Amino acid sequence: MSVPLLAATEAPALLALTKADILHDYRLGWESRYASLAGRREVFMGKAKFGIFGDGKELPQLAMAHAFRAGDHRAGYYRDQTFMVAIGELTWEQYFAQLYATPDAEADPATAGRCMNGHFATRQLDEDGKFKNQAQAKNSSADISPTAGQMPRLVGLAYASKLYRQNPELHQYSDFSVNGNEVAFGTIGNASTSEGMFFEALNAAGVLQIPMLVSVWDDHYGISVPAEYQTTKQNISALLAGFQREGEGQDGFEIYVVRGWDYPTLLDTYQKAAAICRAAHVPTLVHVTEVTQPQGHSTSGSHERYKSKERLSWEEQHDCLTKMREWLLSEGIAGADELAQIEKTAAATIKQARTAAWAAYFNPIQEERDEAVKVLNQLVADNGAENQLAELVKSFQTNVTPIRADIVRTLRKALRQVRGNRPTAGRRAAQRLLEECLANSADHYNSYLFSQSDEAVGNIEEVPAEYAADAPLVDGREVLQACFTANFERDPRVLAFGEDVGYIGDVNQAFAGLQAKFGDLRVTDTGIRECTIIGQGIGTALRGLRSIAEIQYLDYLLYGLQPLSDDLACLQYRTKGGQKAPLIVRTRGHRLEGVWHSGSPIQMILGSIRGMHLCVPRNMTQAAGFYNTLLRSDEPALVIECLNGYRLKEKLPTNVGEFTLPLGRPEVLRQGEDITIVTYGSMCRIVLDAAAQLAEVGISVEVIDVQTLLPFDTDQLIADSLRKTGRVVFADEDVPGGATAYMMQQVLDNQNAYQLLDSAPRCLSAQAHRPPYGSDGDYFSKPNVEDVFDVVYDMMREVDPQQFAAIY
Ligand SMILES: Cc1ncc(C[n+]2csc(CCOP(=O)(O)OP(=O)(O)O)c2C)c(N)n1
Ligand SMILES: [Mg+2]
Repeated sequence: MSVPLLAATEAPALLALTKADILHDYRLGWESRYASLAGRREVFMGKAKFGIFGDGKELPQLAMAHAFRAGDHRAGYYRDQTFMVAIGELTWEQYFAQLYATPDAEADPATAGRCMNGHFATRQLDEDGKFKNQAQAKNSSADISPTAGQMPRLVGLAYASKLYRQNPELHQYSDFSVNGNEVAFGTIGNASTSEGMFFEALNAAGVLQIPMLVSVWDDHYGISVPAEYQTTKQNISALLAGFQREGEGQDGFEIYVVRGWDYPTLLDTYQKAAAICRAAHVPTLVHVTEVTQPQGHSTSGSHERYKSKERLSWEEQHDCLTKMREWLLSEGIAGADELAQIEKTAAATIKQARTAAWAAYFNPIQEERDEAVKVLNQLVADNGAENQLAELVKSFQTNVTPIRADIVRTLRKALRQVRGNRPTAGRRAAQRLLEECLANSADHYNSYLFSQSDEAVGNIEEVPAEYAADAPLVDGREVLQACFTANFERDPRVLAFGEDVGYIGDVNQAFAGLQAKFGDLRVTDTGIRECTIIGQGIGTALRGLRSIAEIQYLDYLLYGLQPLSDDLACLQYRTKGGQKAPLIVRTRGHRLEGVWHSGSPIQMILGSIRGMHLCVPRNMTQAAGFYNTLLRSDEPALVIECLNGYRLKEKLPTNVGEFTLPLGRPEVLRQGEDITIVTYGSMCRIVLDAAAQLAEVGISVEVIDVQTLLPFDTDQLIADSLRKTGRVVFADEDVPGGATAYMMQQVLDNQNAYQLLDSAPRCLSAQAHRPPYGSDGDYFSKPNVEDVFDVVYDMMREVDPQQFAAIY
């Protein structure tokens, strides 16, 4: 075993626990252990598909729970069942409901059966999708599976307390914070500290000086791979010793090391760590060593394969519950009989919870199955017993533990069998039941990708832009500057942060002067750390703030894409409407030059952020309209501004901070008769130039700016255009088969537009490689005016070779 380099600071016993409190912990510890043991058995019996449990990590979590107060937040991982039960935000029945994938938010409030077991979350929204009071609640943000993925969000959760404390304008939001007196508790496994985002998050927290308390559950392994392969010197706290602050009032961390089986020291350590963190906003690390994992990593295999006999026997001796029992006996707190009785009661509690959860999971399915059997037998009676249908129904009836898919599959196959037969009561009943099952499953499995509240983007009132007769022509960046200023004045919860956003007001000056006006807590520079900039946004948005997180250039979004994709985009979905984080991510792209400055990986984004909106405004006025909409809505979005548009002149609306632009509505930029070009962003200018040149040779082009790619043309306006022109080109700067293919799918498939076409649809995209640096690199890599001209001309020449003679 590694010897800790830093001893836990001598901590006074800040927590006076009674015997009953201590034995309550002991009972909870054993309940948790029995839940882990039972959970593994359920998987092996086939009642659940996969299991990962918190055995061996019970004691540190009980100690952490004693330090966790109303108003605090958690961002953790799959081992934290003991903690969640100890703070009263999980019952064992709910725990098993999740293991069985019960698709019901009553049964599994964390994920409504959508996540594997061990994904914890509290329901933070009411029935209408509005935030509930967080200051009086014990809050857990919704877990995700990617190791260390909780860390970026944790930074944001802790950062919110700093803002709520230090910005007096935010003191009115007492539902979210009481003077920033909250701690954001993070938990992470030892091996996951190898991830880059762990180090990035720690550094960010040290720079920001925020109340973030990170616990590392160190069981020496990450699945089968031991610490030798994971951590320099095999000791994360020793490694991070440089983060230790020099003394009170100095920047840095407080670092504690404590053994995972040492109950009294764990209690003291957490009391002390949380107190400093809460009072002085000092980020804190608690390295919990000598932790065990009695059942091995998960149900996917046994740890005997990779742990030595010596290690296994050491783990047995250092099992935290065994050690707690020894301590209780040696301290004379309880006798052996009393403890044995507690363990027995704990086992019974778990058995009961498991049985009740299984019944709650299976009874509704059983009812649906019985109903299906009834209807299917009626169908057999209607259609004769000697056929494939009867065989199908017979085999369905022998399945005594069906899942919902079995029911629906059988109904669909049965209806297939009787197609063309006379309509009977049985057939109608089967049809009705199928429809009912499909409607239920849509709610169970497909709902809440987006907000369903009255603040969803589709419900934001549309306010047109207004212009004075003598509206000034200003630089595009000034339109944004005016828009942001108005929104910062309107709503004190609005804030913006990112690289170079604060002092200089972003690299293109849309925030110029705003820091001086609104203070550096609202317009803020960050380090170069895209991943935790996004996390900072997610955590603050979860806590009621209206954050604009800036990624300096679109190409660098990749660094922040993981939290966007795995955390933010699926937040509403994976909690079935239990949590939301209406973060706006602002970036700039399109028409850039250079291998890492090309600004066009749109398909990468489309494929990974479903659950967010994607706005691709062609100019800064459109961008302002989107910001105005989004800052009034409760949904997350990514806005890509055109890098080449900040210095172009635009008319300044009189209501620049008020007008809103609906998402999902394309705009026809130029009317035409012969062909429709569908595009977005900086390509709009290029396509309009080409359209003007095509007009000179007698080709009339309709140009449509889709404006948002997610959602895409919700009213199917593009099909209207194709009804007129019968021809379409999809054009953008992405790779071939990128977002042009996406737009084509949306139009041909969703809008059923193939039958409106008289010519084959075409896609015009950039080259497959990234554009080289320089104007020639751009010209020969991204679609230019001549390319657009030639594609359109070629299509028209195919229609009428006489009128449109060959050019080349
Ligand atoms: C990004 C990512 N890579 C790999 C995995 C697969 N995986 C799940 S848990 C795990 C080991 C984590 O070990 P540790 O952090 O020490 O936590 P422990 O399970 O030991 O408590 C791995 C590799 C994952 N979930 N996410
Ligand atoms: Mg581990």
